[in-house]
Amino acid sequence: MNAKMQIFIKDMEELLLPKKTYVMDGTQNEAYNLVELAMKSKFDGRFILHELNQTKFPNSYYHRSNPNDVARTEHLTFVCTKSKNFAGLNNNWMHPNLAREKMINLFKGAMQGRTMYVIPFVMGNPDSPYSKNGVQVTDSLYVALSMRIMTRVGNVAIQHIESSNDFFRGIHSVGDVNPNRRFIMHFPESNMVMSFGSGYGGNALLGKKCFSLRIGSYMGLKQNWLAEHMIIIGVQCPNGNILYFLGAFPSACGKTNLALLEPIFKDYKIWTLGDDIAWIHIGSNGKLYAINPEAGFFGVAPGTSIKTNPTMMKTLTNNKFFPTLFTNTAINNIDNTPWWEGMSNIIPQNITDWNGNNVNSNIVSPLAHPNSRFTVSMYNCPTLSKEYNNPHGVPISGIIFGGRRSDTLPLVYEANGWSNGVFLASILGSETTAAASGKIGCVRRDPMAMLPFCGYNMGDYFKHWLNIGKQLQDPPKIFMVNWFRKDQQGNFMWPGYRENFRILKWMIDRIHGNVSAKETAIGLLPIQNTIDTNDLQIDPEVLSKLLLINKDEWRKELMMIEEFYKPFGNTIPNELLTHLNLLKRKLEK
Ligand code: SAT
Ligand code: MN
Repeated sequence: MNAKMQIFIKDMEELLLPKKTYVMDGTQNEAYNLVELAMKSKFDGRFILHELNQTKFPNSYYHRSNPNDVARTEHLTFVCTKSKNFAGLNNNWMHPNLAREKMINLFKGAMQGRTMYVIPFVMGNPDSPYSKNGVQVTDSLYVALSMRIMTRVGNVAIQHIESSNDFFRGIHSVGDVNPNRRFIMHFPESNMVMSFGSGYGGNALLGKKCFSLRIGSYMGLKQNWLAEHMIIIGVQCPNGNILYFLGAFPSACGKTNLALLEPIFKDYKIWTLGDDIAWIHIGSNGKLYAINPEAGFFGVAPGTSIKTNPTMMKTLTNNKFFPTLFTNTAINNIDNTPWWEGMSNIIPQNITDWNGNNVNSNIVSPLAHPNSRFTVSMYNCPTLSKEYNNPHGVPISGIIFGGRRSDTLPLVYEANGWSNGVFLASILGSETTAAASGKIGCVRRDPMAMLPFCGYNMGDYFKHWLNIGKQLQDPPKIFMVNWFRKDQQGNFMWPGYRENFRILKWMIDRIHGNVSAKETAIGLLPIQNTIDTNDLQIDPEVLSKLLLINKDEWRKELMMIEEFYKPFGNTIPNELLTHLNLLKRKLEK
């Protein structure tokens, strides 16, 4: 083992005082042993894992969290750079010295009587020039098992660390799962994260949002690349050609469903490369290339069904990779399978809710937590792209940005080039979801779906996006979508899920120059008959409303945008202010 890694482990043992240290090797045997152990061991008064029906859901296990620990806690998440301005208003900030001291106090002796799991991991294919190493220590067996699914863990990482002599350090303890003693502290300047008091995905699987996005975006700024909250998909056209897309959506807005979409048209196919994070580099030919640093899906369960996402249902019942985890769903006691709202129309007759209560007679919805999740390997996915492990990534033809909005944003529109696309993505607003703790359903600006994940000042981030564009030979087209517009009665106007492919098809037609579009104040909108509605039961009037720009709504939107931009002051690039003024003038007309 690499000397630096040995020192890190020793330092952690001295700080955390675990009963035992276990370095993960990533073997299959290890997975079986750890799952066995998790079924026998209790934490926080509950067994860590329960076995599920192995015939219907092979290799699947169930985990129930502390009810206070079921989502990301943005107000307890900090970026600790020396300069407060560098972290920007989009981040909570604490001076690194103070943050370190605070965390060391929490961590002192925190693993007494517990095992410290040491997780060496690689983000991305180890053969890729873009992959990066990390070592996380944790006292949570659930976190250790989840990291095994989400990243490449064990000997492969130890070797990679040995050859590069460099790695990210992740220090994690669930402590006593007390929200008053919970912090997720990022130290981009020393490539380290300290996370205490939560076992929830985005707070605890440090390779994910913490490293791959917050620290990753910082690295991207310094090294001329982008770390983004994006899916990567390949859309295969009837002639066999595959076009690769990136798609950014806030958490719990359907990224996983889009990444595994089964097209509504038979002659097309979607290949999956990633459902959450993309690392994007400029190739020597001046095109954008993307890799997925992750190895698994950590997806929202509610809403997933044979009808809405058949590929995910196949992934979850595939037995290739061991194990698959379900967290905070309900349990159908009749056959010991996970259940969630949207899986079937009928609620099973004998069911345990996500809190562990048997609720046969007194059903209080929702039975599965709205942010209940599955954790499953990419290798279980029947549509996994052959290019998934391509060390150079895949060339990108289109970038999609989306939000969740009941009003204002049309179903789809296209930017007038890269810089206008960066502007439109920078002003995106979205209604908050159950993926983060706090109020649900209020509109907040979420530029590029990165507001909670950008590890530095958002103004500088926009500048970085513009700079990347200037270096591209053939920039991808940029599209905005909103699947979530509602009518006056509060019903969704667009059927969503698999029908969203109709919009992807329009984008492909635009990329190929097959259809023209309408110039409007906010960008290029589809001419209604260029969206393929074959076999879709939608009232043409509803479709035309979905493609409508309501100037009053947009004028209100402008006020919110200006309010969002204002505190960032002169860090907002002039180029974006020019686009903003232009939009204002167009809307005044
Ligand atoms: O941040 S998580 O990985 O827990 C999920 C999300 O909110 O996108
Ligand atoms: Mn996400």
